[in-house]
Amino acid sequence: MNLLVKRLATGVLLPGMLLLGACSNGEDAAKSESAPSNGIQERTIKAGIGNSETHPQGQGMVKFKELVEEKSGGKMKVQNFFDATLGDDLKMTEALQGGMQEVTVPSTSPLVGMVPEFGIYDFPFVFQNEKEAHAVLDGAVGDKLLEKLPDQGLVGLAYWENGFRNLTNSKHPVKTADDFKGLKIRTMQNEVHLDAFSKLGANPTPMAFSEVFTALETGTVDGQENPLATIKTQKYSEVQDYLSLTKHVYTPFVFLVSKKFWDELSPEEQKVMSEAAQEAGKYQREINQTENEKALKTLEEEGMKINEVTAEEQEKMKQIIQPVTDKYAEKFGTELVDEMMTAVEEARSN
Ligand code: TK8
Repeated sequence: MNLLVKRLATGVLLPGMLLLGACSNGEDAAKSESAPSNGIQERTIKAGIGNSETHPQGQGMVKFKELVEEKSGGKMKVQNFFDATLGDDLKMTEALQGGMQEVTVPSTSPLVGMVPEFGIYDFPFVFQNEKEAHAVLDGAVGDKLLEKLPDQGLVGLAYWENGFRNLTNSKHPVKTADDFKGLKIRTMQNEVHLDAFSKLGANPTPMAFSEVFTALETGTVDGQENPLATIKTQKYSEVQDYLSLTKHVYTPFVFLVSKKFWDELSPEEQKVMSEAAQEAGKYQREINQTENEKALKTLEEEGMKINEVTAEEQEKMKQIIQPVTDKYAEKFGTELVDEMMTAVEEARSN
């Protein structure tokens, strides 16, 4: 609020404001097209995500809203919708394509129908830590995949972090590769995940995120996998006894803007969006680390039986899944996969 007043007091944004106040809608549109510089208009940005406001993804969106409003002198407003109230990742992304919604930050995994190459991030056990994942996402490989989005009616401004996924279930602790056998597991709508869990002998069912709690509660599935902050904020401990720290795959979030909307924006407005998405992303990645650590404690207090998975067992799981990874490397492009692995090795040796 204070910031807004300060910005207005500088008078920098005044011409645009007068222009808006003085014109009818039609004239407005005509002026905005010819407005050469400082073209920041009154805008409302409808943004939706699958997680709750208290989740790091939600906190990132709160930060994005603050930053957009601050950087635009209060002219661009963000309306945040949490908990998949605008629909699931896939549905919201489709709404962006159709120009019905401006922003969403989905996991990359359910977007493989639009950009198949996003599937390389779904290869299990590629990254050992967040630093390695960030090196790939923020480097040439990450950029290459973002560049595929405009053809799909989408603009990707940054990668945020969903994070390393861990398995919960209602049957037994999963400590070895064998323990996956026979478990009915909800997966994201993604073929790599589906095939990988099948290969481990589990019985995977792809499902939209908002349906997971009920599916666990009713026993439609025995388990699911997600980062710790999600397991906590979705209250899965109410319907799951076991949490196994499998860390089997890292999932990025991708910050998306509707291309229809993006193309209407002036360069100044695009800059506001782009900077806010990136700055909020940095913040989001930071709090994701601390929130995941806190979540582990909370889940323990809530009575979940938690077990580690040894590096040796992870390696066994990786070997079992390898044929799946090889098959999809062919499909998405071995060159691209090699580039990713080289970036991982570089990050690992640094
Ligand atoms: C939130 C999803 C979710 C993801 C999933 O919209 O579906 O399990 O991990 O957190 O992107």
